[in-house]
Amino acid sequence: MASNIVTLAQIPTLTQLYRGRLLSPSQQPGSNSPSKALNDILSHIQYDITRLQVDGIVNAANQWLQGGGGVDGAIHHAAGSQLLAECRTLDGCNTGDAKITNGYNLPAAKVIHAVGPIYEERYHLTLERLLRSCYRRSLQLAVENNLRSVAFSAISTGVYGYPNLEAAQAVLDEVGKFLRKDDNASKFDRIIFCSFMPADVEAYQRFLPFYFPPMPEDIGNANTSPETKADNGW
Ligand code: AR6
Repeated sequence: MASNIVTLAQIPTLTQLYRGRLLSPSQQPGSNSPSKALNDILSHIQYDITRLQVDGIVNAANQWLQGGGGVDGAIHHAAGSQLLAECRTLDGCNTGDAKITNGYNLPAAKVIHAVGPIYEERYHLTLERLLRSCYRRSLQLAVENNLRSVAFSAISTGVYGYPNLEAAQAVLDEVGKFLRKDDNASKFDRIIFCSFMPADVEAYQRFLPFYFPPMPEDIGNANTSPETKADNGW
């Protein structure tokens, strides 16, 4: 396997990012109280999602599920032609919904293909519901298929034009709601927000601390965890 494949152990959690001073508390008071359980399973990295060795990666697909550009193209390219063959058996996918396939040549075992909305400002509320639905449906599929580690691409924020800051806020709120419900957090070892563009990195760095604030002890001492800084050069 190629050496630039990243395993779960190499991807820092929010707890580790806070301890290593790689993520700063939000200046805006948030409505959520800090949760160690959530900060221990959530991660944010900037990386090529096709190089992640996790149980499942979430593709930003289109309704035809026939491949395309952006992350969809990268995933199909890395997975090989068997992925397209399996996608062709799925009869497409509605916007806001998701379907699952094998990962073939990818380091990830499964691919969840979610179809995000094409952004138009005048339909913002409807489109936000559809974007939230992509993440909820993907998490439901992950639970149904026993995927304990899942990485999300930033659905709709590329070709489909969804504004990065708005997308990150809707996504983090929706994923937080899902994980706080029905003991869902215990069904995952890790949920990774995988950014690619600098605009998404900034959006997630800004809003992760608002939706998932640090535990007080994780920001209390500047020397808490020097090994986190050394290990993770994100
Ligand atoms: N790893 C992680 N993220 C990536 C990668 C990668 N290798 N490559 C791009 N991204 P987009 P959409 C990020 O355009 O907006 C396709 O043609 C990218 O920076 O891939 O949902 C489909 O077939 C951006 O933040 O998806 C559809 O027709 C994010 O992935 C259409 O584009 C999503 O950008 C879907 O558009």
